[in-house]
Amino acid sequence: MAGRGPKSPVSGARGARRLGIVVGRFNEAISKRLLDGALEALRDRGVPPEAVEVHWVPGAFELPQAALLLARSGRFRALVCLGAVIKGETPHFDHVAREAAAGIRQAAMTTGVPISFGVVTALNEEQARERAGGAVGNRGEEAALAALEMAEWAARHTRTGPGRRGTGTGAGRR
Ligand code: INI
Repeated sequence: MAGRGPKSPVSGARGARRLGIVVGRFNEAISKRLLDGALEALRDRGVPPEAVEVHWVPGAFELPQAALLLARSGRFRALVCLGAVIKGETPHFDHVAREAAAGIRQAAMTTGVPISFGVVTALNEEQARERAGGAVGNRGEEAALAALEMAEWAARHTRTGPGRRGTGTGAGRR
């Protein structure tokens, strides 16, 4: 990973609930590289593969809804959203990128479940590849570590942990 702040202190071994990864299939080659980076980072931190659930959705625009539904299920201690939005000839790019970011944040704030943002936004495919395991690191890896760190932070600093129903910051369905 490129130098972007101190290494994450998390170990990943604790917690019975799962980590969920939601991946946008659009620009699939890039998304797969982000997913590989995320899975490898979690494995390196001691999260066993059976504790990780991967969900594919059509594109980055669908990430927020899938994340919200999974967060509300109460089965996840954190979620990671991955996707690749590459600028084309139309303003579609801007809409998709903006809605993905805002929607993911809203899903996290509404449910109390940490949801990290591992969506590459790039002007072209080369730039996207650089951020998906190339010269500029792997946004999937970074997002996985951010989700893990926030899950552990939330478990330490709230009574109930993220996404539990009833009390604390993580009231399940809203
Ligand atoms: N989805 C992406 O994940 N990346 C893109 O670059 C992209 N562009 O540019 O069109 C994209 N569009 C599809 C979008 O995410 C939805 O799947 C589609 O609009 C159906 O709702």
